[in-house]
Order: sequence, then C-alpha cells, then structure tokens
Amino acid sequence: MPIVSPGFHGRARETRHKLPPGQYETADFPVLSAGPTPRVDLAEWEFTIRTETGARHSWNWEEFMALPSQTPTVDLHCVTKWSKFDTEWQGVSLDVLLEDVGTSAEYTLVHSYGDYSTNVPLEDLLDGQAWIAYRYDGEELPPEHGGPARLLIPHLYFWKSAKWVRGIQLLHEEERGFWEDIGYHDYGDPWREQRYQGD
Ligand SMILES: Nc1nc2c(c(=O)[nH]1)N[C@H]1C(S)=C(S)[C@@H](COP(=O)(O)O)O[C@H]1N2
Ligand SMILES: [Mo]
Repeated sequence: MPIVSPGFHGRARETRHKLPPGQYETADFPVLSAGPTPRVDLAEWEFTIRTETGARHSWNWEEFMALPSQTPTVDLHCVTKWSKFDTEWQGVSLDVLLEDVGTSAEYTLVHSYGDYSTNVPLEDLLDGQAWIAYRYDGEELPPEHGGPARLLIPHLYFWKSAKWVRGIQLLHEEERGFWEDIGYHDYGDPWREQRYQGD
C-alpha cells in the first residue's frame, strides 16, 4: 500500500492546476459591486445587441427564457485574488444570441443596468466561452450576484462578467469600460496575470 494514495495526489495536482498565478481558492461567493444593486423589473427587462451600423436585436424576458440554454460548470477568478471552483450556472450562450447578428466588428462594450460597462473582444464571446446567465447553483440568480441576468465569461477576470447585463454594443474600435478606464487591463487574462494596464 503506498504511503500517499494516488487519489490524494491526483486531487492536489488538479487543484494547483486550476489556480492561476497569484490567486487563492475560496468556498465563499463574495459580492463585489461598484455601486448599489439595481432592481430590474422583469416586465421592463430587455437584452439588446446593437451593431456598429446601429441595427438592434432585442429580447424581452419571455423571449429570452424561450431560447435554448446551457448549464456550464466553471471556475471564477476575481482580480482581488479569490478564485472559486466548479460554480454551476444556467444561461444562454452568446453563440445563440449572436447567430443572426451581421457584423464585421472586432470589439464589444458590455453594458449593465445601473451604468457599469466592460470591454471584451467579440471573439471572446463566441465558441462556447460566454453566456448570459440567469440561474446560479440551481436557483434564480440573486440580485446581489447580478440577477435577473449577468454576463458569465469565466476565462477572463470576473470583473468582465457584467452583472445586471442590459446589452452588448459592437464596435470597430475598442472603447474602455468602467474598470479598464481607471487602470485595469483591457483584456484581463488570469493565466497571464493581466490585472492592470501594462501587465
Ligand atoms: N454591473 C456590475 N457588474 C459587475 C461589477 C459591478 O460592480 N457592477 N463588479 C465586477 C467585479 S469586480 C466582480 S469580481 C464580479 C463580482 O461578482 P459577484 O458579486 O457575483 O461575486 O462582478 C463584476 N461585475
Ligand atoms: Mo473583481
């Protein structure tokens, strides 16, 4: 019988592998909001993609709920250094939402109810990398975590996952969002530790 079981080694190795540089794992789900939590009435809620030519594609809540959804299990990495593993969500893939949107834009600015924004390259929203999520851990997404719906883009630092998302603007030239404008990185890859402009 080995002194240290292979199972223990396996789990330890996997945990290290999941943690980007400078991060620590937490079981908590901290709430990080730059302002007050907006209360968004589902009867008023709308999600809109606006193209670089001004064309608009909008869904109200009922239409949005009728779209095919997925249930991704993903790791979250916040720039304040906590990471949370294996979080379970339900949401609509951006592949579905962008399917019928004609665009030659390369950049996007994601907008929230309550005025938050964040910039993300269009290609990072595609190919199964991003969702508009409306359920977390088997429940409706709580308001403090971005309900009714938030962007979920787990391969970038969590500030890119705009809570209370209201729409996506397609752009030919990159425009900075809330945190990027005051010094956070334009892209924000946790594996390359892109926390601030210049990293
Ligand atoms: N609209 C909006 N979205 C936001 C934020 C915010 O302040 N407003 N904070 C961002 C940051 S810095 C992080 S780490 C995550 C935090 O999400 P949580 O509060 O669900 O943990 O949301 C991101 N999305
Ligand atoms: Mo964050």
